[in-house]
This record gives sequence, C-alpha cells and structure tokens, in this order.
Amino acid sequence: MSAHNSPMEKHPIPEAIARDAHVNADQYKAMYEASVNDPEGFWREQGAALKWSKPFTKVKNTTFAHPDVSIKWFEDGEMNVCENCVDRHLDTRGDQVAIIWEPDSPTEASKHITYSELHREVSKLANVYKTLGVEKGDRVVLYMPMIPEAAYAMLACARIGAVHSIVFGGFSPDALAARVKSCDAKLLVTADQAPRGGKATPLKVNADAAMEVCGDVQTLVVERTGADVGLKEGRDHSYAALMAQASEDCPAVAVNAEDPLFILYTSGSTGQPKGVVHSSAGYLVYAALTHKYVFDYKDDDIFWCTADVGWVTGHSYIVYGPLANGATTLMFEGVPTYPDASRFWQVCDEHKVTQFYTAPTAIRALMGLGDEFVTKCDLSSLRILGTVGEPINPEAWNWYNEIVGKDKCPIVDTWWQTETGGHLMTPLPGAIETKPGSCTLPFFGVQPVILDPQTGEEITTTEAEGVLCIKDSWPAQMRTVYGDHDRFVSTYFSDYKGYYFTGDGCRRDADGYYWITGRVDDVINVSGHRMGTAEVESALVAHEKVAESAVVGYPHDIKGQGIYAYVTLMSGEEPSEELRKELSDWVRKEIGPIAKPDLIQWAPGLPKTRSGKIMRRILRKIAEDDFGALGDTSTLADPSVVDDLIENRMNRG
Ligand code: 6R9
Repeated sequence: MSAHNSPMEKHPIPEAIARDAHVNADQYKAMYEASVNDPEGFWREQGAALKWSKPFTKVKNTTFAHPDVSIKWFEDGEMNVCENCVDRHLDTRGDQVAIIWEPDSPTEASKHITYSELHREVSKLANVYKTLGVEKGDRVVLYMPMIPEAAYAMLACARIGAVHSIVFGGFSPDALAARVKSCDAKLLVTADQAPRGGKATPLKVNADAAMEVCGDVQTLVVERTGADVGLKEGRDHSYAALMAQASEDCPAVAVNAEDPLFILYTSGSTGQPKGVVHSSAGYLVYAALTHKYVFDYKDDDIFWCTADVGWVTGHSYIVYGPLANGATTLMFEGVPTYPDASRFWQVCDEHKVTQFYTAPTAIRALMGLGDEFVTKCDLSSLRILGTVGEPINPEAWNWYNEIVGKDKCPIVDTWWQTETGGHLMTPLPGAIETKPGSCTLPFFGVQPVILDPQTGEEITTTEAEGVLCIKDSWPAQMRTVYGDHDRFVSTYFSDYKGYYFTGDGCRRDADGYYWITGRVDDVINVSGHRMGTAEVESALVAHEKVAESAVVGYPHDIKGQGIYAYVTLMSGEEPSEELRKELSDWVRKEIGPIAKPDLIQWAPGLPKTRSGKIMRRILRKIAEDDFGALGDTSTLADPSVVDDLIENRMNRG
C-alpha cells in the first residue's frame, strides 16, 4: 500500500487520465470563467447541442429575489427529451448497446438493449400509455424494480409529454399512496415483484394495499418474476399483453423547454416530503454535460451508476445523462453483497465497466468484508470511480482508491441534491486534483458561496466555514415544489435572501476546495438516503402508545448516520423490548425499511424550552455520546430531564 495522503494534500491526477481527458486544469479554468462571466453565451452553446423542434432564442431568465423566485431556461424552445435520448442516436448508434441490464441473480442472463430496440420498446409503451388515456401533462407514478422496463417507462412518459414520479421500490404502501394521491396520478406502472438480494419485494401486493388508501388508479403490471399476483378487472393491465398489441410507431411530441419532465419526492426538514419538479430542456442539457465531463465519458465506455432509479442519481446518471450522450449505461437489479461481497467487482469484470459510480455507504460496507472479494476480479477496465450521497471518510476513500482503483482511477466525489438535478461541485478527472473527503470545486456555471449562518453575510476569505448557498441559477435547478410554489420559495430562498440555500454546512480550505460538513437542518442522511426527522417523528406519534417523539441522527459506521428516536409513551404504557420492536416495525410499515429507527430510547420527558420547543441540539449531543458538550441548558423548562436521558442513553461507546 502506498503512504496515505493527509486530507490536506492533493492527490495527483494519474498520468494517462491527465493526457487523454476531455479537459485539463487550464481548460477547466477557462471554461469555468467563461461560464460564470458570460452564462448566456456559455449555456447558449451547450443548449444548442440538443435537438430542438423549435430552437430557443432566449437562454436564461432567472431570479432568486424573494418572493418572486422564477427560473426559466431556453424558455421559448421546444424539444422532446425522449427524442434526444433515443431517436437522435438511431442513425449513428442504432446497433450500439444503450442499456446493459444485470439481473439480481448472477445465474440469470444479462440483457443488452440496443438503441434501436430501446426505440421500439419505448415507442410501443408510449402507445400503451395513450390507449390507457394518458395525455401530455398527466402524471404517471412508477413503482418499479431495477429492470429495463423502468427506463422504458420513464422515456415513454417523456415521449408523450407525461410527467413521471418514481417512488422507490423500498417504500411502503402508505408512502406510495401518499405520492400517488399528492400528484393525482393517471396511471401507476409497477411489476409483480422486485427481486433484490435473493428476496422479492411484493410490489403488486404493496400497490394493491396502497390503492386501499388512495383509491383505485389504472395500473400497468410488468411481469418480472411471473408470480401470480392477480389483476383486478377494469383496473389492472398486463404489460406483456398490451405491449404485444402495441404499434411501434409513436412520434415524440414537442414540449416546451420548461414543461416538467418529472416530479421526485424528497425529504425536507419539516412536514411531509415535497415533490421536486424538474424541467425538460434545462435538466437534460445539464445532466448530459455533467455526465460527459465529470465521468470523462467517451464513446465505447461502459458506464455504471449503482443507484436505484427511485433516487435522483438514477434519473440523471443511469437514464437521462448517459442516454442523452449516446452512452452505454449499465443497470443493476441487485445489491453489492449478493450472492457475495464480490458482486460489484464481478459485474465490472464481466461487462468491462469503465466508470463506476456508487455511494460511500456501499464502500464502507464492502471494505469491512475483505480485499479478496475485489482483488480476485479483473478491474483493469476501470478508468474513473465516483461517489455520491454523503461525505466520504478518508479511510473509505483510500480503500476505494487503492484496492478498487489501484491508484490509477481518479475518484470524483460529486456533491449535489435532488433539487439540483445534476452535480454542482465535483472534481473533473483530468483537471482537478482530489483530496479525500472533498468535493473540490464547482462545475461550470455554478457559483457556490459560504454564508455566516448568523448574519447571512457572504464570507469572502478563501478559508471559510458556514452554510452553503448558490448565487445564481444553473439549467437543471428544480423549478418549483409540485402544487406549492410558496413552499419552494420559503424552503430555499427565504432564509438567505437572494441565494439558493442548500441546507448543507460547508468549509472552504486554503486551496479554495469545498468540504461538505453535513446538513444544517433536520434532515439526516442514512446510507446516502435523505430522511426528514419530522417524517419519522410523525410516523411514531401516529402509533397509539406514543405521546411524543424526537428523532435525530447519530454517527453510524456503515450507514454514515443512524436514526436515533427518543420516545415518550402515553401515560399508563410501559416500556418493553417488545414495544421497542413494535415501534420499529411500525415505522418500517409506515414509511419503509430505510426509515426504521436504529435505536429507540424511552424518554419520560424531552428537553424543551419554556416556549415548548424541543432542544434538538441537546438530543443530538446525547445521541452522539458527546454529552460533555451539551452547551447551555439554562433555558430548559426542566433541566433534570437531561440527566435522565444521559443516564439511559442507548449509544454508549
Ligand atoms: C444526489 C443526492 C442531497 C444531500 C446533500 C448532502 C448530501 C450528496 C454528497 C453529499 C457530501 C457528497 N450529499 N452528495 N454530502 N458529499 N458528495 O444525494 O441527492 O438524496 O437529495 O441528497 O446529500 O447533504 O444536501 P439527495
């Protein structure tokens, strides 16, 4: 093993990458300068790379001014996202593989879908949608396994101007029902079952249960495992049956650049998840550009992003970015540890993957299981490694770099959000030297600023620490919260007027490199998945035995953060191990497995101010086992509750 760099030292760019990458350091600087000094000119040129039915004449029309926030890019242009991701490539790449699909079980055959086949399947499915009455602007909810049909289902929406809203297959029936209802979906596309790690999630059974709550919605059911799930007459339709009759001829409809492409629900610090709305053209321009430069994508590469299409990473970097670039994108149905911990590396070996993009939580889980799982595979095809979703700790970074990348693959640590549509800060492989744990520098057109959280003033010194905001718009920025523009304005633009507020804390070092320090709001990051503490709390208090609860994050070796719940029971209820399990299972049922509390502490009382506000700062410190640093507790209504909580804390070293 080579000597580890200290976090402050830059990790040099491997020679072969420096030589051949799309941009080097000087080119990055020049392009970045151009992109922020003349955004109109820069994005006009990037926008022109798409195929337009009606070319745009206006490039940027955006304001962050509170309360009149408005974001429009290429606003008078017309185009179609599906046409740009599929049809546009037919002449030159019809026989090239668009999607490599790797199933959950390695004994099942993988599939290779060419651009011509993709065109045919998507056109047929779009016609199926039409026969089911889906029209431009209608919402279609997808609750899908990681199968090619999930990509077809997304692209078929885009083809006819319908708006998809994907609900992660791990979400519960209740969570699915809430999302179907909230966007008033015309159609639900699901599958019989979703195989994952040798088990099968009963998607159709869950969908049936969801419709008990939200009412019946027309449902198209993909036959993934062939399990007998039963189709309800007049409501449920067989995918295979309708596809067998569908015509392959379905012209793509031109939509306005600003028409919504998709809604994706994500957790915030308050209330229920909000529907993040993304545009068509601006989103696609940015997803494609970041995919090309951040992963240094070139023809003949095999690009693999391990995310699920239920998260934004799957939208931008399994489907839209890669396909817009005419790439070959790999889609994996399974999990990193099934049938054993070498699965990722076997897939890289088998399909000769060139770019591999995953989450730190997966790396941490795998590094603990031994290097042989990696070293027995031939990973010589790998050129670029990437991470996303949470800060990566230097140990995991070093393992990824040395054991997986053999010290010759740059690691792009990409910082971004559901709201941003694509990467905002990240190294570019041939241009920006890395530091383990830093997302380094902004992408083209992105102007990060660090504000003093108290005064809201911009800190202009190179070295700075505070809250991270963005000064001006980029094309893939979310446009609104579905059905609630005021919530959009108040969530992102009212705490720090004139800026987009990310919700993240951040440090800038002496080299101008950015280091994300984590959320500054009540959002926790569990295995790279965002969870609002308020959501878990409201699930807990919905249980008849729970009077009150407060949920915070605490450091977790594998997940990054774990969920720590303080629960006050209704009077007369007795704490017990059974009840603890019952509450965990309850949250799992209400929201989904990712929201299940790791630790539940019985709290006879919660620390509150005299005005009744729960002092989360204190609860966080106790959960972190850092109760020596509780800070000022004098404003508490009853300081003695803190002693009880410390005495009975769950997270002892
Ligand atoms: C793409 C995605 C967004 C939040 C974000 C931040 C955290 C994402 C990160 C990172 C440090 C990185 N985050 N990438 N933190 N380094 N490279 O993950 O979107 O699910 O909306 O989460 O995730 O806290 O604000 P999303």
